[in-house]
Parts: sequence; C-alpha cells; structure tokens
Amino acid sequence: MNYLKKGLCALLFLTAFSACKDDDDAVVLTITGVDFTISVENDNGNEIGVTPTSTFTDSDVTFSVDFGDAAATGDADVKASSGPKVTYAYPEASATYTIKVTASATGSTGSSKQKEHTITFEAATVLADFEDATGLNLRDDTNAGGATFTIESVAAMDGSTSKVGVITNGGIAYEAPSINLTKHVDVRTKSIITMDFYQSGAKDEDGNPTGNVTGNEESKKSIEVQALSLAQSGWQTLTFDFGTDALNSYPDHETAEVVLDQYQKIVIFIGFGVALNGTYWVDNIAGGTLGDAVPDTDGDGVLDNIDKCKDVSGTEANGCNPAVVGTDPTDDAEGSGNITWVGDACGYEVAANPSATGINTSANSIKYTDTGGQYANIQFELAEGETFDLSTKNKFKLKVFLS
Ligand SMILES: [Ca+2]
Ligand SMILES: [Ca+2]
Ligand SMILES: [Ca+2]
Repeated sequence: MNYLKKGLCALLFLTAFSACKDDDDAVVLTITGVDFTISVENDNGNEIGVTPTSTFTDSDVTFSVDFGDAAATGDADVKASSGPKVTYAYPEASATYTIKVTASATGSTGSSKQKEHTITFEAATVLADFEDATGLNLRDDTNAGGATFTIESVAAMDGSTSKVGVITNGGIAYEAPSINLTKHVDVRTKSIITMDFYQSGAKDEDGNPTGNVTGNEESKKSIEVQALSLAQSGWQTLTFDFGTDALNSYPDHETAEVVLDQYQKIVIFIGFGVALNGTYWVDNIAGGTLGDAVPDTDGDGVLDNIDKCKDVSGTEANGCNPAVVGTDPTDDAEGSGNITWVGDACGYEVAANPSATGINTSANSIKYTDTGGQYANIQFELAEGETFDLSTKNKFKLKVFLS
C-alpha cells in the first residue's frame, strides 16, 4: 500500500512538485502565468494603465500593482486590483520606471512579474492661460442676458498670482461665454482638454461645467463634453475627454455619429441647461493641438469665429456694417434700403429675382437658404440706443417667393 502511494507520488511529481514533499503536507500551488499589459491613458503620456492577468484558475487571484515611482508618497504608487485596469499618473517628465505586478491567492504561493516602461512626456498645448488676452478673443454672452467673461489676477491653483478668466453668470439656462483663438482647436489626434476651475461654494448637482467646441462652419457639427465639479470649493482640474465622451451638440445630439475635427470656438457653459448664478474662475485650458488658422471668409479683417456677419465685409469691429439708423426699416434688395441683414444659421445673399412678374417685377431679391438650423433666421438690429416703437406703426410686410 505504501509502495503504491509512493508510486503515485512519483507520477504527480511531473506536474506538482510541491505536492510531493511529504505525503501528509497540504497541496500548495504556485500562481502561474502572471502578466500585464501597459496602456497610455492621457495625451501627455504620463498617465499609465496596467491590466494584470494570470492563467491560474484554482482560486481567485488578486493583484498588487507597484508603479515603481520613487517620488511617490508612501504607497501612493501601489494600486490593488482584482483584475480590472488600474491607472497611475507619473510626474510630468520623461523617465523610465519598473512596474511590478504581484499576484496572490488564498492557499497559494504568490508570483510576480515586472517590466520597464518609459514615459515620454509631452506637455499639453496651452490653449488659454489668460496671461495675455491678445489672441484669446473672449466673447461674453450678454446680448442674450448671459455671462460676462473678463480677466483678473488672483491666487491660481498652484498658489502663485496668475491671470485667470472670470465668468459671471447672469442667470439663464445656457450661458455661453467663449474663447476664439486665431487657430482651430484640433482634437483629432489629441482629444483631452483640461481646465482649472474654481467655485466658491456648493452648487446643486446640475452645476457642472460643460466644455463645448464648435465649428462655426456649416459643414461641422459642434461637439460637447460635460464634466462634474467634484470639489465644492477651491481650485480643481476638470478633464473633458472628447475622444471617449463627446456628444454632438444640439440639435444633432443623437442623430449623427460624433466626428472629431478642427473647431473654431471653445464655449464654456457653467451649469448646462440650468440657471446657475454666480462667479466662477477658469485657468490653464490645455490639450488637443492647434490646427489651421481660422479664416476670414469675407476679408474684412475679422476672423470668422468672431465675425457676426461672416459673409458680409463690414466696417464695424464685429465684422458687420453699421446698424440701421432710426428710420423706418426698408430694403428693396436693389441697394436703396437701410437694413443690414445678419444671417443666423442660414444662407443669405442678394440674388436675381427668380420670377420678375406679377406682384414683384424688380430685378433683385434676398435669397434665403435654410441650411438646417432649427431656428435659422435672418435679422437686423437698430443703431445703438434706438428701439422699435410699435405704438403707432406695428406692421412688417414682405413679399415671399417659394420655389
Ligand atoms: Ca493663468
Ligand atoms: Ca470676416
Ligand atoms: Ca464680416
């Protein structure tokens, strides 16, 4: 009997050495096949993900991932995982680290594996640090009763005195202050934009900044990402990952695939769809890359992203011509009217009358082309300080031709 037992042990020797040390020892298996994959998690190259694996199936394995950062405080660079990816942000510099994954399981001998990983750090493209207002072309939203957008010096996130953007919401649902760089913001290859954000107290759960980059070109759909402000006060860095989280902006939200592209405008909504009065500070907006120069389609010296009449060569700072002076507004499309039209999400041009018979035999007309905007319109404003007085004259009329 004893002989038979030893014979069996010799047979097992090939596969489980530890089971053969003594006839009466418990079987202790060593965890097999420990390995891990390394992924780069941010556009700067310094945030790394590790996904540990093993081929051991005798019991549940857990992992300890030591990212090997000598500069870390205590075990801040050691993360536990039951299998899913864990991430760690190394210092913002190029360096090589040894990453070690140790596997353990109840009743089994642990096992580990290590690999070298070289961080190639690339600093993010600074889009707006507010130190120099030139080229930022900040635009408020006060025309619509919304936010102001100014610059002031305060104690920034790192404690130094820094110029930062100051957004003061006026109390409407979609306040859209914007930054209009002279080059496109390109999120095709690097698609993460971060922003330092300061709020002075708790807000309701809808008080989330939304970063929106817009095309301002009919061929491009605007896209947006919403980020939660987790700290209730003080500076924090918000991350807008357009590569994984972007949605098309209204009205294309769910009707079209998101296509990352180059954009002319960065719009910052603080409280999206909710009125969120208050003052907020933003700084160090960085990420993506800078793309093509923003064009000046009508050649009036005002770039398309800040030209309120981007197809009309205007003489005013906003790219338009002077507004109508307080006379009765008229326009016969023959050059003798006094209205400066502004197209909003539609095509507008003076074109030959398509049917110069019947009620309208004049040579020209205003050709309005709806390009798909739900509230597309053409509009005009009166001169500064003028108002429409509808108390005695209160009818507008126009001739319309449909083809
Ligand atoms: Ca700054
Ligand atoms: Ca222009
Ligand atoms: Ca213009």
